[in-house]
Amino acid sequence: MSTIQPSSRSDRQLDRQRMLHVGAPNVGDRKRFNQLVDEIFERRWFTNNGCVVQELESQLKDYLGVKHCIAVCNATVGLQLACHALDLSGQVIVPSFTFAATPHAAQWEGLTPIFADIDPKTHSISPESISEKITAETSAIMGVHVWGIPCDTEAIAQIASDHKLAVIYDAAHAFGSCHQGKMIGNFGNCEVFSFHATKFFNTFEGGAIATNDDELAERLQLMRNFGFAGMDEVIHLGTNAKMPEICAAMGLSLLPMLDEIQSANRYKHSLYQAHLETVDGIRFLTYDHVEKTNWQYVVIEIDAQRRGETRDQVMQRLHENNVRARRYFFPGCHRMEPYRSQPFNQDLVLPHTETACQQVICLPTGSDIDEQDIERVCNIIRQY
Ligand code: T4K
Repeated sequence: MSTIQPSSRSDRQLDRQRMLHVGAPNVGDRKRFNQLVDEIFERRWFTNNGCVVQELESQLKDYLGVKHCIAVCNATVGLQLACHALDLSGQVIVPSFTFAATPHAAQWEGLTPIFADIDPKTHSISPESISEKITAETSAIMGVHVWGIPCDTEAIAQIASDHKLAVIYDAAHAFGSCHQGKMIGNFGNCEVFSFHATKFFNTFEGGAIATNDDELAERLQLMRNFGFAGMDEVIHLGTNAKMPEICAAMGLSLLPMLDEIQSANRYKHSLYQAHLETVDGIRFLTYDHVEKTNWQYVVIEIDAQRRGETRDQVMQRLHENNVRARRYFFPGCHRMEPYRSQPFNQDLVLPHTETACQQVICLPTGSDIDEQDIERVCNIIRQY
């Protein structure tokens, strides 16, 4: 028998010092999941574009209002497929303030990531900085909707059209978010979602590429399955980027619960905001209340001069009190290998990125966190 016991509500009441995490997974309808898994076993069809993956893709297409949605094994490989399918070459402009997967996907495809700065208010890539980075070698812009906050897609579309560049969005954080009434998934040449366990919508591991471009969708479909067009017919370079059936089952059992999770996230976000937005030296990152967002991230910035203590001191206090807050995306991708050692990155200064990397803390939220947990986290932050 397993020795791991799930914690019940009453255990939690007693254990107010329990560990709180950023990224605790959202869990769907477990009965529905188990039923889907039983069916998968009965069919003996575990992967290779099975009917559960096809059903998930169809439901995702409807949810996003997009023409094509191609399920993949994770967002990193999804970004690689997108770079390859768009036949990119030379340089791709990316933000440095992102998870390592964004530049890694481009680098893995033999491209050179060129790092741009961010808008200090939203933490997404700055169109002005993109314009400054364009050279004759640039083939694409890879924006990231950091924290689920949409990039300035209009300005980016204009720059791309002026310079004939492709646009890929890393939408890893932005499933369920909208921009000007349109779901994320409908912007750029394509958008890549992550369905990793820590994301708003998860399939354990997984991702999807959304696009309204028929030809691009066809190439992506071929490429995720070794380039197979029929049983013995390989017509394109491909790889193995398929999502297994069991992952799609997780997705199907979670999708109907997203509105509920979104409302709960929003409520928890508002509690954090009420506790923290008036604290001197703390900037509380807010979402646009008109647009739909997933409210999955609670982000604060510590201004060390005004606050009298650094972000890392606040982090240390949180960790000492069992709150595993995170300083995403420290130290910035341009300060990580293999990028840091590249000569053109050695003197690179991205002022708003540097500030965000020194100031940001991501706080625990999601279905595992309740009102008292939030109060506990905020009290620790305010203690100084
Ligand atoms: N682009 C962006 C902008 C991204 O943020 C990411 C991924 C990607 C692309 C690539 O997407 P994928 O290829 O993964 O689909 C985590 C995630 O592993 C990573 O997916 C995510 N971004 C990143 C922001 O966060 P770590 O290194 O922080 O993971 P880890 O293991 O420390 O987990 C984070 C927290 O989540 C922990 O405090 C514990 C909690 N957790 C984690 C897992 C896996 C759980 O409670 N349960 C779990 O099952 O990268």
